[in-house]
Amino acid sequence: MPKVLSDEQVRAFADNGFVSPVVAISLEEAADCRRQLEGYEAETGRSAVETIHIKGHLYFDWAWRLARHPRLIGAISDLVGPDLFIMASRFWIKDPQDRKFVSWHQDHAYFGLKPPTIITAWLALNEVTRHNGCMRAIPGSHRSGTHKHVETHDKDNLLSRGQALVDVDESTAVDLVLKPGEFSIHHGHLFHSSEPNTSDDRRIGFAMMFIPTHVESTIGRRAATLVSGEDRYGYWDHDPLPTRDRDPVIWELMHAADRHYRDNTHRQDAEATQLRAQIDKGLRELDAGLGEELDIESFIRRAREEEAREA
Ligand SMILES: O=C(O)CCC(=O)C(=O)O
Repeated sequence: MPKVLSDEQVRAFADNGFVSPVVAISLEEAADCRRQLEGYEAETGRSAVETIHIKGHLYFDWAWRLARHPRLIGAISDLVGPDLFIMASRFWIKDPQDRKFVSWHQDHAYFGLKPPTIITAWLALNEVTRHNGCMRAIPGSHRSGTHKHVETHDKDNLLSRGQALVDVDESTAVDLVLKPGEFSIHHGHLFHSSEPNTSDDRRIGFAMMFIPTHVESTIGRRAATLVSGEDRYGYWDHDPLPTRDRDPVIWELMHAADRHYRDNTHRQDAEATQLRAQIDKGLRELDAGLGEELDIESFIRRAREEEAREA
């Protein structure tokens, strides 16, 4: 796999938790992807955001090509090595003058992965600026692990549960502006968000989420698609590969994966860690309690022995 990122960009990713911008495809290719996406919406009368879930990279031919594009795979490999799954993807679309926003959050909070290595490549299908609600990020925020999120369920929040970090200091936030065909790469712990679209065009991004093959799922067995190198671990099932553009098998897969992801029994990682600590504490207390019970038994035995002596 050819090297895509410079040493400086690799260092910047380690320091800041993101790299941006990186070129993937030409302006014309990006415009063609947009045309095909909007062609799907026009032909079916369905919005891409509402109907293409999690495995959209397998549903459209052009998206499947993007998910394996040597510039994307090369850049992600430069950061985490060449054995890679694409686990999920998502269209992030804001319509003209759209109030929709994305609260400050960390991707990793709900992904259930161990170790928490998930890297997102967010590719712009049209020009993305502050004016139309580009992504914003807080450099270095990825270094403090997973934080607890509150679930606001705000209808204008594009996140499925309106999950939000609290008390975020935005003073150092930077805008990730992109030209069509460019992408940003961000770490799963990076604090990031985006504001409403105040322009007269849509803002269209396609985010692809990659994990190295050694990463395990902590919320049951799931499937992903190998896009580079080898899977030497077997921690993931392998998604079926598309046999054609808009494959109905992939349609079913996308909707089943979406139901699994929205299942409210999946806890946030920060919450799950707290819960595990409480369970461990409970088990320790129980052990101590059992210890006392043994003491009571020996107390009774001693009392009986004493009774027998006195009789
Ligand atoms: O597109 C946006 O505004 C937010 C994207 C995002 O949160 C992500 O890709 O993780």
